[in-house]
Amino acid sequence: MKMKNTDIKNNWTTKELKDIYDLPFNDLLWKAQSVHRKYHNPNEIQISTLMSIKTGGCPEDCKYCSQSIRYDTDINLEKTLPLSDIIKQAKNAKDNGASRFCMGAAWRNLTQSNLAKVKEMVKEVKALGLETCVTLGMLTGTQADELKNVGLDYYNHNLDTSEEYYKKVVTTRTYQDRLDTLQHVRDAGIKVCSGGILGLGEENIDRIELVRVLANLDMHPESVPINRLVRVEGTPYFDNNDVDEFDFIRVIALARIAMPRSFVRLSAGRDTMNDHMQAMCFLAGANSIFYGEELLTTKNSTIEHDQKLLKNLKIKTMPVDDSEILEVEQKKLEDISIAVKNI
Ligand code: SAM
Ligand code: DTB
Ligand code: SF4
Repeated sequence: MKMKNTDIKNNWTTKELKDIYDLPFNDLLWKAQSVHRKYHNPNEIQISTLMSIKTGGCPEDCKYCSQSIRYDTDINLEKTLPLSDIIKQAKNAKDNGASRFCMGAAWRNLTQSNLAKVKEMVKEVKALGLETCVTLGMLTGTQADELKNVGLDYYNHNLDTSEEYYKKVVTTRTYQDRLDTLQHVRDAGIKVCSGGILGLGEENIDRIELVRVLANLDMHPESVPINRLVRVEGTPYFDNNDVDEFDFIRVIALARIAMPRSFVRLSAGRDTMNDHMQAMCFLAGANSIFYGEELLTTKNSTIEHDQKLLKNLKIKTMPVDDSEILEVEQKKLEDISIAVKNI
């Protein structure tokens, strides 16, 4: 008889998760590390590199974001970058050891002409043998299908916090809008990257609720970025208090336990965390980072610093899955055979 895997579930209650979150710190970390070792190599992390392909001027009012047009922040507005710039950066990311290249645009939603540009970007980056991820705001089902057809691997779209607290953070869209886009992405067969930010002034219960909603999706997101607010001057959250470090680590551990197979990414804000805190996040089950000097508009840890940290911890970086490269080769062959048929 086949045994049911009781670790992987999507009917978590708030109480179950709160009880785990409130465990003594050592018990929580032990539990998280035990789950982690069952599903992942504890000494290996996945690394992604991020690039902003269109910066600033976003009509949304996310109170944490440097790119909202509503706040007076000191960023350089940029139109959609040319394909050649993107290929150059993607090659560079690959040379530095990244296995995934994530392209972010400050859009509320995707227009058809932008979709055409992004499709070219995805094809070219994938052809370099990198996994592709994009984050472009809201998507329709048809747009998600089109992105899948050019081979997009991941779509990032964060829920950020609990549904209740979300209304205080963003007023120009709803939590349901976010969930709808995630559903379109899942239905199209693209892998889901969805997580949140800590430091928006939310309570611990909002963080637990965020994990509950993510873990109760029909399928767990393959990738779960946990960001610590980068306080950007000019945004309403510039003066927010820093998140307690132990609370942050607890959330990482909770995400690991609730979504055992997912990659939990220690995302924005790493450059304000010391090495000991980052090491504890890895112990709690984080197994992915953004690597490279910049995030979208803010600084990341330097490559030099990260290399030293990973060396000290004897953590290896994960190569691009060979199957991804095989997929690219197969797609090329399919394209050639279609072209031949059309002659
Ligand atoms: N416009 C798209 C969207 O909102 O989905 C994509 C880009 S947006 C910058 C992607 C995510 O980055 C946000 O959902 C948020 O979780 C995170 N983020 C944005 N600004 C941040 C900040 N100042 N500190 C930490 N995380 C941030
Ligand atoms: C995610 O969760 N974090 C990344 C990525 N997805 C797109 C973005 C972090 C942005 C940090 C602030 C900035 O650089 O503007
Ligand atoms: Fe726009 Fe995304 Fe920034 Fe919100 S988080 S203001 S949607 S770029």
